[in-house]
Amino acid sequence: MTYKTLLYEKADGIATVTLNRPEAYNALNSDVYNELYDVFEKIENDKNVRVAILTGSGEKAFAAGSDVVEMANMNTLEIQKFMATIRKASDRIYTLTKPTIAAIHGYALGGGNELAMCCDLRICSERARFGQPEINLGLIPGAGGTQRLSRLVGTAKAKEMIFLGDRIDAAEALRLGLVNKVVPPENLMEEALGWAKKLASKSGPVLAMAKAAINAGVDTDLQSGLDMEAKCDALCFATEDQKEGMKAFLEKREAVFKNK
Ligand code: CO8
Repeated sequence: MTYKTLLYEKADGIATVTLNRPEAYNALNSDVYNELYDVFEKIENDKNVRVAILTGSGEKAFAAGSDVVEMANMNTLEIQKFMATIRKASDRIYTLTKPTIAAIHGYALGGGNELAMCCDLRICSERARFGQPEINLGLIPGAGGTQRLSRLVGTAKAKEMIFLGDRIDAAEALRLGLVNKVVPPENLMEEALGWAKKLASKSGPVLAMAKAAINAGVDTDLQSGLDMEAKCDALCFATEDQKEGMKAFLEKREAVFKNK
């Protein structure tokens, strides 16, 4: 697929996907969501990719939301179809077996914040602004915000953000646990790449087990989550990387993982 709305780069095991509609603050229309599904499917199936970074072009916005211009005149059937397109892309990113990092410049609003929340880790610029302003448009978040935001920051803060529709700054996003790290704007991509390189040096199959156990645990009771953790940890012992990790420890040297 040739992308109209995304840029895709791959180097040293790190894929970088850039939302590329800077003139519309990277607003997320059907083309963007369809292309996101396609590119993350490609990333999932590319054994040379170990980690993915998702970012937005320009410094104004990661994404200022789903595309209001496209949505404004949709009828109920069309909005249902649009929401299915969003869901397909969001699920593809969330369930990727490789770690994902959202690198956030500027605004992450509405569908933009919801897209960032599909990633495992979020690093943002000091100038980033977050919010779920849908209430001001006469709707509620429909790209996972009512579910993912409350899981990340708790129901009280999620209700505050969704009911009031106000924006929060990067420091507040960090305090709430919505983002992992805040950095000066000029360091954003360098920091994201630094984390991506570190992740790429770990064992991919073992990272996939950690992600599967954590994601499953978010949606289940403690005992089922602990069962999942036990299964995932036992599976780590089927990898060559677990053998290498423990052997390297006993030999007092750094482990060299083969991603197997
Ligand atoms: N959709 C479409 N275009 C947008 C969007 C958007 N979400 N955000 C910004 N743009 C466009 C503007 O229309 C403008 O284009 P143009 O120059 O052609 O007029 C350009 O980007 C720049 O925007 P502004 O001139 O407004 O720039 P400012 O710096 O003055 O303001 C803001 C920046 C604060 C980001 C402002 O643009 C804004 O408030 N944007 C909308 C934010 C918003 O409400 N987002 C939520 C959208 S709804 C959503 O995401 C729901 C997801 C679930 C969908 C499921 C369906 C039920």
